[in-house]
Amino acid sequence: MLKIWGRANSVNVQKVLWVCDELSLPYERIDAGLQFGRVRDPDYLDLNPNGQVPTLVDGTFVLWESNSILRYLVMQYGPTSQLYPNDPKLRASIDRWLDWSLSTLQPAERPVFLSAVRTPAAERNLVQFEADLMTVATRWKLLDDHLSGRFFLESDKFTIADIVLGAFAKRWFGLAGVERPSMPNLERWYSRLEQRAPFKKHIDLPLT
Ligand SMILES: N[C@@H](CCC(=O)N[C@@H](CS)C(=O)NCC(=O)O)C(=O)O
Repeated sequence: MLKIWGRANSVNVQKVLWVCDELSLPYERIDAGLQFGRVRDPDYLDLNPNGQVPTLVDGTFVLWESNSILRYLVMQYGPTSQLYPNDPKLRASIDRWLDWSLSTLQPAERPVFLSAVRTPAAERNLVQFEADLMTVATRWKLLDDHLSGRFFLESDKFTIADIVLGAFAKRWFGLAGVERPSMPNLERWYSRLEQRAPFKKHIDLPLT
């Protein structure tokens, strides 16, 4: 059985769990990271020298980097799945969103998430928070524009691009007490994702 190391409230672990459920893959998840520790233990560092989660163990095969894990799982266990189609242009377009999520979206949304969710209100730098919020809003606006006239991110079929950005979108729409500019295309797309059972199970949890 697949083993997935990582706490269930990590966005990068959540993406992996979502894909497993879309592919009906059984797995064992082992808590690690933050309050669960383990990630600095030598045996864990042997698996993942970054000391981060998630890490996938599939028999003797070990893989870290969440987006690489998603691609591997579909290629290995769901090769005909629409989640990551073979067509090179479509695949490259999906990969573009996976890269964008790590290179452009996450660096912008992380400070907002950390401040709003993991920093006591009295210790928040509100000026910085508002500036960070505006930056991340411009990132989501790019997606809102892209989604105009589209049902899902690529090919109008649900793919791993929707999984990756959908997991991050929860950290946008789930923020309490913040004013978000209206983004109707993004909101419609997000409400489609909310209807999926794996989203309800793994993503639609309180932000912690
Ligand atoms: N690029 C990596 C990032 C991994 C990452 O940042 N993981 C975070 C959780 S989302 C982590 O391990 N944080 C430390 C911890 O949980 O102890 C990936 O996508 O897998």
